[in-house]
Amino acid sequence: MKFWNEKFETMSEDEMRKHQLECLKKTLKWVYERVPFYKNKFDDTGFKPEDLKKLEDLGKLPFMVKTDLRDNYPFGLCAVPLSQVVRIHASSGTTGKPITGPYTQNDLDQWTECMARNLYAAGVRSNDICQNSYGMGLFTGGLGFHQGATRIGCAVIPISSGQTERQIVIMQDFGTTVLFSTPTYALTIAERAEEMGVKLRDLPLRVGVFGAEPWTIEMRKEIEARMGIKAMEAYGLTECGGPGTAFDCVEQSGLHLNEDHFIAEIIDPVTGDVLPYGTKGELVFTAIQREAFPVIRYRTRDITTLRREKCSCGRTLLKMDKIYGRSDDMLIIGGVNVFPSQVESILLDVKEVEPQYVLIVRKKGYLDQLHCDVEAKPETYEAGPQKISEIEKMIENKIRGMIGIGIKIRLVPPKSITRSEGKAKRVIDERKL
Ligand code: DLL
Repeated sequence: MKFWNEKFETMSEDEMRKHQLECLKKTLKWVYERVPFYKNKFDDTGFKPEDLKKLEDLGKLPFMVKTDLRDNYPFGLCAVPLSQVVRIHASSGTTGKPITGPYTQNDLDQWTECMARNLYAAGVRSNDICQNSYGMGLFTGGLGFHQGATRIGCAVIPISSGQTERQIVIMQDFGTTVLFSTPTYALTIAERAEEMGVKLRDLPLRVGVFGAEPWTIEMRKEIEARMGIKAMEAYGLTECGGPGTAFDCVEQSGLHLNEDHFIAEIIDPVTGDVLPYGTKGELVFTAIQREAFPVIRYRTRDITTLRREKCSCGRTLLKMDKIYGRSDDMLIIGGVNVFPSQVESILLDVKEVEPQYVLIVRKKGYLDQLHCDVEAKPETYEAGPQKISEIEKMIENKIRGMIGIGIKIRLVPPKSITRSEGKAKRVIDERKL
């Protein structure tokens, strides 16, 4: 068979719109009756779920943003009793508290369906041996890919990320044919394999499905050349259940959106105006087949363009360009989302330093590295190198413990960080994307 779900992947636009309207009506009623946050928001704009007559009426509803999720942490937006929740994932929020993603059993099935389409379109089949090198745990990458590949009937190796040499040994011994990982980790594996004298091109590995961070077409070509594989893509976010929201096909000319599950809009990130297809802007999603946590007009902060065009693969699903970047300051370091504000709130708790800092993102080999220059208080600086180094280590450990990323802290002399006269420039991204 050519598609995982031919009916929905090749549906006519008219039929799709009909399907979306039906699901949207149900979802709006569902959240209005179950979640006070939505009821209040809808009431504030004088909107009742039964006012939705056509898809365009969705534009009358206000947007949801990340802080709405933080303000309702952990389960304030959950539309079912916790007794019906069977899984909870999470990802970084803008400050200390993460974004929580609860799922019912139906939500897990919905997600698995989206992931199976993604992997099938990438060429993954039941006889494949899939090495899943996405982080297993709260991050949606690990279990999302695991479920999708299991649904197709592949043999899945849930190795998780890290221990690169072991990854390569397993790849050789088990005859891995498909790799799931972030694009940067794929390149790290390639680099390590070269150092070990292992020729990945001679192994059975033939496909990789990569995502969770922006990557360029050049990077894709580099991965394809070094691993001797076809590098395919997965896009998604915790707020929409995880990976599988959009995926590319053999044409590799943009990603197909699972629009029977998610209604996508593009808006001007400054004015909030809805923009026509073909225009670059911020992606907004409404989940129309989820139970526990269906977001309504959620601003992803991801910048892309939507296109209604025929794809030679035969899919009619709305297409979106590769993500160009973000409209906020979120950094993705080796697949982990980090906001400067998270680092800042930790620094504010350290009495030996000033809350004056600059984050610097660099690439070492193919790995992202986060450095942070922080101003020492005068008395800290005068206490000498031993004390300075202790404090640097202490902050590094705090950040590792609270955000889950490695960071290199350097205390710099008092008043040495340029004070801004407008928006503070807190991040210097030296990576070329
Ligand atoms: O990164 C889900 C995922 C896992 C997608 C594995 C693909 C593969 P979050 O941790 O919530 O979820 O981060 C979501 O990551 O809003 C984008 O900014 C970025 N992102 C995800 N996939 C891509 C991609 C997962 N293919 C945020 N290209 C999103 C560019 C991506 N950015």
